[in-house]
This record gives sequence, structure tokens and C-alpha cells, in this order.
Amino acid sequence: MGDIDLGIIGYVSHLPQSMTVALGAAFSFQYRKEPRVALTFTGDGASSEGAFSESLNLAAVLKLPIVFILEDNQYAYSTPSKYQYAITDLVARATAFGLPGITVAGNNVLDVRSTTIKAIDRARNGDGPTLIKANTMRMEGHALHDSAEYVPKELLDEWKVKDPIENYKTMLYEKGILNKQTEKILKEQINKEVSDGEQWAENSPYPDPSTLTEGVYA
Ligand SMILES: Cc1ncc(C[n+]2csc(CCOP(=O)(O)OP(=O)(O)O)c2C)c(N)n1
Ligand SMILES: [Mg+2]
Repeated sequence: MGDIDLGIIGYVSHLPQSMTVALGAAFSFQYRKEPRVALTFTGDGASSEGAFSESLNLAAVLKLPIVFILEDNQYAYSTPSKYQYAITDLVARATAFGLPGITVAGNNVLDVRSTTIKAIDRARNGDGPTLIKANTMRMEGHALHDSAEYVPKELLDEWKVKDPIENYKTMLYEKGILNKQTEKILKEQINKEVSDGEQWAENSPYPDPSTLTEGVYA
């Protein structure tokens, strides 16, 4: 789930605990004067927990180079937004702590990309953090054990046509960037990469139990 050589820190949770880890990384970039930016994801339900507010607050006060992406998929596990918070738009949570909050159509790949690049540039220029709120819909359960029967079928139908992958693919076809043959080659390459990775994992030895407490500070 992480690869420190690629700058990806192992994921703690989509609840706000990963935000505090990213905050620490952002602080280290600022302290060491490195031109780097931390980026982290969280959920709408996670934004009702304390660590979310604490992270936004400290990032704004210290003007840390960090981008928070809040995926607003309308459900916190089985709780719909209206039972979860009293404000009308979660983006107000950025305003409350004094950092810019930007809403983006979360299913539009190119919009998310360009908005994120702007926020990253802003952070790299020393202008501080941004919260990007991406509007989307959770099309499946919170996890594999959750069949999400509590989600109205009409809502799923409404969002099905907004599938970001299908729509992006259609756009690539329309622009002539992708065609049946290039799609086939791409899929084969990706499948190979995944099965190579799977094999590598299966063939790798289990970690030595004596390393269990390494890197644990609390
Ligand atoms: C640290 C922590 N606090 C609380 C929970 C309990 N919990 C599990 S899911 C959830 C709601 C998550 O909502 P959201 O962030 O919207 O994620 P989604 O359901 O959309 O995947 C909560 C509070 C948990 N697993 N971990
Ligand atoms: Mg959610």
C-alpha cells in the first residue's frame, strides 16, 4: 500500500488519520525547505471526525504545503449526508479554518487533474494548503462485507451514467487517442503488470516476526 521510494506513505485509513500523517510529511518539507507537496485523501464521513478539523487548522496556521482531497460520495458507511452534518456543503469546512476550499466534479478526470495541479502549484509556491471537495457517489458498499441495500436504486442509476472511467474512455475514443486495438494492447500490458505483481507477492517470503515493532513510535 506504500512505497517510500515513490513518495507514497503506507495508507493508515481513509478516516482522517492519514491526514495527520500527511500533515507531518508536509511539515518536514517546509522545515527542510524541500520543494515538495503532500497530498492525502479522505471521505465525507471522515470529515466529521476530530483529526480532520485539527489537520485543516494546523495546515492553515502553518501554511503547510499540502493538498487535502475530500471525496464526498454522499454516504458515511450507511449514513446519508443529511443525517451526518447540518451544513449544506462540506466545502464550508475549509472556510471555517481559513484555507481555500474548491469543489470539483469528482467524476470528471480532467477537471480533478487540473484542479489538483493548481492546488499543488499553490502549495509549492508557499501559499499554503487547499481542500478539494470532489463530488461523487459510492457505487458499492463501504467494503466487501457491505451490500449497501440502504442506497436507493434511483440514486445509483443517476450516477451510473457518470462513471468516470467509462466517460473518460469515451472521450479518448472520440479524440482518436484510443481505439479498439490500442485499448486491447493497454489492457494486456496492465493485466501482465498486475499478474507479475501478484506472483512477486506470492513468491516473496513472509516478513521476519522480529521486525514487527520496527517503525512504530507510539
Ligand atoms: C479511526 C476510525 N474511526 C471510526 C471508524 C468507524 N467508521 C467506519 S466507516 C466510517 C464512516 C466512513 O465514512 P466515509 O469517510 O464517508 O467513507 P465511505 O463510507 O464513503 O467509504 C466510520 C466512522 C473507523 N473505522 N476508524
Ligand atoms: Mg463517504
